[in-house]
Amino acid sequence: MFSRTRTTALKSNSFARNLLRLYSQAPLRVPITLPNGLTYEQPTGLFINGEFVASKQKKTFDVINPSTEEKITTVYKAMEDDVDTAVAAAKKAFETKWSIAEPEDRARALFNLADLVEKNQETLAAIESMDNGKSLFCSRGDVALVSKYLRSCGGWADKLNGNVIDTGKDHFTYSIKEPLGVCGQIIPWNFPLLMWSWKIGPALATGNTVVLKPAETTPLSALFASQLCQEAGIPAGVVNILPGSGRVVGERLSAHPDVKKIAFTGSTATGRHIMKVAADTVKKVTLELGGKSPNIVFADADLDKAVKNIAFGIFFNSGEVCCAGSRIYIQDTVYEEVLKKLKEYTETLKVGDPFNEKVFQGAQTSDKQLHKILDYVNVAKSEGARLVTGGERYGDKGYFVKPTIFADVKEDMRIVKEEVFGPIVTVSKFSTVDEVIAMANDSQYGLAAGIHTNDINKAINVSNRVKAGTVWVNTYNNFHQNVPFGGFGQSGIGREMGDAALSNYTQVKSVRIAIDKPIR
Ligand code: TAP
Repeated sequence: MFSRTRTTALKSNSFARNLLRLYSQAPLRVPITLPNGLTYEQPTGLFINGEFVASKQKKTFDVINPSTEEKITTVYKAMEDDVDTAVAAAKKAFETKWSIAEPEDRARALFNLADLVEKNQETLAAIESMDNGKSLFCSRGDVALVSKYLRSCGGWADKLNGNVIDTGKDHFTYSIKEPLGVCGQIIPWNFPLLMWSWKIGPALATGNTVVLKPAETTPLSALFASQLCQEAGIPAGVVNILPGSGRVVGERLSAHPDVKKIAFTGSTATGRHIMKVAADTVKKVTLELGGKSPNIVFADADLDKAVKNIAFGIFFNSGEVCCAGSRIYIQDTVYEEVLKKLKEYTETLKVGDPFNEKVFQGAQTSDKQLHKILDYVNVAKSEGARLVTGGERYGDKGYFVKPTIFADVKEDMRIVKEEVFGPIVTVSKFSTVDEVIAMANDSQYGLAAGIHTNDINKAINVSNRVKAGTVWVNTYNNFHQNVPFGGFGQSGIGREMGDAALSNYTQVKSVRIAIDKPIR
């Protein structure tokens, strides 16, 4: 727009600097044609107090399509001063609108939001596939769960009853559940829209307001969906969305004195750090962190079904799943047979363009993640694990990795101990129930576990003994909006979904009224 000499001259005074800034300001909405031909308008500003606005310092960042490595658009980047503005808006909305709204009005707004997500499901799924790289098959599943979950939260909004507590005849005692206030919510890039719903759903149902930070890699679906909040009748300031970096926005939210709770999903290392930062202001903290989940196949299982489940357990969502069944344990008598079937089945899974309806596994979400995964392939090889299939990049454009199986691993190898967060699975052999339980539980994590058996006694016994927040029997990665999800050990604190999620967003107030004997 300006020549170089003209630009230099303009920089020489502050009026000109502001003018230059105005000219270089990115738009707040851009028309986007999705790879499947759908067109839509993408908001690119920060969503504060019901409006899309530029960040105060006018900083921006580019959003990349991981399947093509091309830029999709530019989004405004929030900084600390934007966090303060958003928190102030959320605090005002909490005090003047949402915490005092009739419960049935909160319910209706969440039902409306669920309906609007459904109405926009194809656009939302396509945005997610473009931004995250996951196959349309995966994105459509996410969006379906988003609307079901928001509707479920709407159902809770007017049923948050307290208790009447029997403390004898001289007192009338009851407890009620109150919202916390402004909740800071920090979400990762593997399920951007689903995590948006898991965070805002229970917070809004219970009367809180939120400032949510999507991952810098994948901000688009949360920005698009936030405009649906307004259409649904959720007042301005109740939901605020701040794209920006974890080290700036996430950090400020975690430390902010007016933020009463932090809900975080992401890596265990960042979760630990957030807990420390939040300690200074004694915030409630819930963490949904990493995992290295065991998936056990007993010889008595329906082996063909088990093979499909263990493959789905790891390769679903390109392996970028906190509860991925990334450690497979196969009973010795069927070890070679199941491994052979798993290899054959895995090699039928189509990898590539997420918009190709036949594709099961799309791209990894970022260049950083691609290289992390390929580094782990080298680690596994150098540790002596046997590569059964995959183990390399797929194509040379886009962040694709072939579904990868390493067999005959030893339990102390890094590839067995550390979360890779990609389509890589290890396979070990076991002979007895005690042995496999010891192997399954030998992990700092405890997010999920899978058991494949036709023996109900074995299924229940092993479920009882395995250390995990969720156990799937003859299925895997099988979520339901009413079923609590969360981790043991280093996999986190607190639960998402079901009634368990609501307690993360409420505090109990007890009221005790002394009853005097009436005189007459
Ligand atoms: P994280 O650092 O955990 O990122 C998750 C979220 O936390 C992002 O929104 C991130 O912001 C934010 N964040 C980063 N530093 C923060 C801080 N100091 N304070 C507050 N928020 C902060 O994960 P990552 O770096 O993207 O990925 C690293 C590894 O973590 C992956 O390879 C994978 O193994 C694991 N991971 C696990 C999960 C789950 S669900 N268990 C999810 C994602 C990643 P930015 O936008 O700046 O990144």
